[in-house]
Amino acid sequence: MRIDIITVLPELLQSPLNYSILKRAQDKKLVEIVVHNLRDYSLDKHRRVDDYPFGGEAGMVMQIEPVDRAITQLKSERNYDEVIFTTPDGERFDQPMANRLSMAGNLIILCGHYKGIDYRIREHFVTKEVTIGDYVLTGGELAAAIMCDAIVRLIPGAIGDEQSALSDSFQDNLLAPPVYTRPAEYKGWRVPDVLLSGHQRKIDEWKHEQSLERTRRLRPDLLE
Ligand code: 6GU
Repeated sequence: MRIDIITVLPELLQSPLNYSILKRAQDKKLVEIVVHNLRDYSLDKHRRVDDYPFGGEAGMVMQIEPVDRAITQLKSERNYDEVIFTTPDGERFDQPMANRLSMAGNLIILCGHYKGIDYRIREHFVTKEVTIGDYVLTGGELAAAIMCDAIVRLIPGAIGDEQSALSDSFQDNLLAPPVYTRPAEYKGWRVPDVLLSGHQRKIDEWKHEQSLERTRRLRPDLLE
């Protein structure tokens, strides 16, 4: 799998993509993540990639030409399953979407910026518009980093213990149960006895009950 990210702020994406599981997955060649500076595709002598909007509102709009050049170049090199555009008015990114995208081939993520992007880009190049939640970010870079993190850790082999991705919160629409480690007692606060019992069936039952109870209490919407 290869993920190409097109952005006006490539620096912002360097560190989030190069630590921990994302770093290891790239070192193991499970995924290749390539960040492109949109300005490299500008033909303007000042490397401009934005301009004033027709119709005279405030704010700048990302131009179609550099985006066309970047996407056309990438598509000439390999096939892509989706051209994703990060935007607050997109479809909500969630665990099922992360699962689907982790099984995709190659992805382009175009980070939105400025007031918006020439709508023709959305009509003619973008195949999927995605938001990470109902709040407004300065740009799509942090959203792209979050999506990459959620997608890449689901690629088989990215996480050492494969069970641990399967038991994540949300993976089966339930929140994860509490976990504990040594010491079994700290300042009089004890780890639940069942976890120390060695009785695996009882432990699994307890975990499932805890998941259900926490989901009912904290996220009843997941059970609907
Ligand atoms: Cl994908 N972009 C921006 N600019 N703001 C957001 C977002 C994306 N998702 C939530 N807020």
